[in-house]
Amino acid sequence: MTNGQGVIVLGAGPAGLVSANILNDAGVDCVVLERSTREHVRTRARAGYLAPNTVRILERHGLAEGVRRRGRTHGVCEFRTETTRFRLEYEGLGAREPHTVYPQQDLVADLLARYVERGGRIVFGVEAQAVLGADGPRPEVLAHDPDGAPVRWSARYIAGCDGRHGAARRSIPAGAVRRHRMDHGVSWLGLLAEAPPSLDAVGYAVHGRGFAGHMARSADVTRYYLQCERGAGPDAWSEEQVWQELSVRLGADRFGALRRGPIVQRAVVDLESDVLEPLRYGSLLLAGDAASLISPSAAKGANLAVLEAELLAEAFIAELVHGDSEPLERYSHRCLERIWRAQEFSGWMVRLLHGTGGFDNTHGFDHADNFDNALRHSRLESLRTSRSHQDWFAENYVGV
Ligand code: RFL
Repeated sequence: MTNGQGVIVLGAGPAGLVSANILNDAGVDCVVLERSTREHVRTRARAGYLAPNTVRILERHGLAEGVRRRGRTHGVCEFRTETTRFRLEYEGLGAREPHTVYPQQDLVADLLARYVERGGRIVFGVEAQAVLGADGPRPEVLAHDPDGAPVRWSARYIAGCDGRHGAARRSIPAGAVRRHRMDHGVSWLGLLAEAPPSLDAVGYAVHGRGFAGHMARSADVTRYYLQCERGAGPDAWSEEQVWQELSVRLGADRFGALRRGPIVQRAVVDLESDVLEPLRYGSLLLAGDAASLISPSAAKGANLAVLEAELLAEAFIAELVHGDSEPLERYSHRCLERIWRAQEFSGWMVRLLHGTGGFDNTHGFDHADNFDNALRHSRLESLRTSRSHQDWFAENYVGV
């Protein structure tokens, strides 16, 4: 229930909360419905690398105070193989801009605090079941309130920012939008360690035992990734085996020991991508992971979510405050251009970082396909030696 003229935002992730802040500041009647608790939303660790354009969007709308105060700029990545390593100082290449490292849960906590401070309405513990009547002017959200009782909320528009498994996607009738889907055939065990970073760069290890990644989150928390067997559970490796495997793949004996600490979060991520087209079904519009899922290989998901959220909120404001429907009509097209570019780069990263052929947790790759392996090493060599290749990488790596 907004006054029926405004916007219901489904989901309090980066997409939903950026949209809701911008709408609320413009005086648009808006309410956020979030299925989880406030505490869960504020503490869910996921992304951490914000693109310069993301920071500019947050700044434009007065949402960047925490990022500016506590975020750290970062502009180096290091590629490792079984025999060698090289560093790319991408901050000085391509668009000549760095990332800002700022944990996604801190960004979400900032966005939430500011929204509530400014009188924004949000209801936690409300799980949307379906969006009804989106093909007409009075869409409704059918939901369960925290006590499990059914409730209905209505508005002029629904912003579907409730992620890949949310109600927004499910509510679009089969055939009304196209879903382009790609399974990259690779799985990562995502780990969060209460340990200081082990290198002063984002680390990407390309190894016969599989990919390993290192990404700083803060002075005492580091995210690691280990390529794992499809279908393996998050606890398939003991903590000791995890550190052992990370050390082997990252070449700790040659390039420096890893700084260990307790593993506080484990999740298996299947590297998949999909794009819905268009990002609109009548009065239901999609943003963030609900619009497009992207493999985490190039750290684009949260950045796309913020970019789409700004475009969507501004399009709603144009329509609801100024009577101009054109930005809403162009919304899908404008987002899709950026989404496909990010998908292309993320897919390129997947192919750069992983071998082909059978893979299992015990042996790594069976190295059946030597041709593809050689191509991968040639690609890395080109990145190490060619300035124009490095510029292309930097431009795509920090851009969306
Ligand atoms: P979110 O963050 O998933 O938020 C959706 C919100 O909707 C709620 N919800 C519902 N609410 C009401 N009714 C329902 N039926 C609902 N269903 C769901 C959920 O509780 C939640 O609060 O989506 P959003 O806002 O689109 O943001 C997307 C980003 O979170 C995501 O793309 C990134 O985290 C992806 N990602 C990364 N992106 C980057 O840009 N840089 C990174 O370094 C990066 N690292 C990552 C990542 C994702 C990861 N996982 C867990 C998939 C690392 C990992 C491990």
